[in-house]
Amino acid sequence: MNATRKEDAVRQALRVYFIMGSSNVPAGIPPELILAEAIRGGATLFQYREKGTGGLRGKARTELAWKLRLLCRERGIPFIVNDDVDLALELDADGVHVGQEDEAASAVRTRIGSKLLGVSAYHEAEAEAAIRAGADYLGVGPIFATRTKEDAKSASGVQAIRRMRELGIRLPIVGIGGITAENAAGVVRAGADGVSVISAISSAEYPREAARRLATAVESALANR
Ligand code: 3NM
Repeated sequence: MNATRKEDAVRQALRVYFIMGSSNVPAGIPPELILAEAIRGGATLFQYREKGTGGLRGKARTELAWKLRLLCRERGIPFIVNDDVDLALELDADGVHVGQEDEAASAVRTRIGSKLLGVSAYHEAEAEAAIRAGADYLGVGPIFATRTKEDAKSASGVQAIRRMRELGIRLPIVGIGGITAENAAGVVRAGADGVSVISAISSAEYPREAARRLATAVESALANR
């Protein structure tokens, strides 16, 4: 795929970017059910993120990762692994997402070749370093307050994205942190290509409906930008 087509495909895939690990789902509900519903509702990409104190390890982790990976392949959306290049390669994932505390983005780029590379960036210096390291997209946040990430920084507001765009950063951006169907439009208006959520879908009573509402909010904000 040439560079422009890849970038367009990334922008499309970032619209409703759903993240989940086993600790993000209500007790007794299989994560694969939630993912299937999210995709039906309009999730455009999935990231497997098995973090936190109660996260799965070893065989249980790999088994769940395989289930979710295969579901994404079957339904035709990209599957990204958070912060574990070995697992991503084992599953032939579509990409890897790393934060600032994870393996260096440039080292990940070397290991994954042309797979998608996403990098978290809180401010423009981190964004510029990620671009130099070969990132395909930036995850910018937390935009709003979140209780899902244990060590989240303070919320930046949508200005963090607006400022990156004003400084000329053109790489695809997805906003993250405390995003809901109610506040998603503002994130897109500030310059994001889409929104990334955990709890707005994984903790929703009806994940399909939750994903649909996010998709509608993002699409109408993009159409009016
Ligand atoms: N990363 P929710 S905030 C995984 O700021 C993650 O980089 C963040 O969960 C960052 O949609 C966050 O439930 C948690 O707020 C997002």
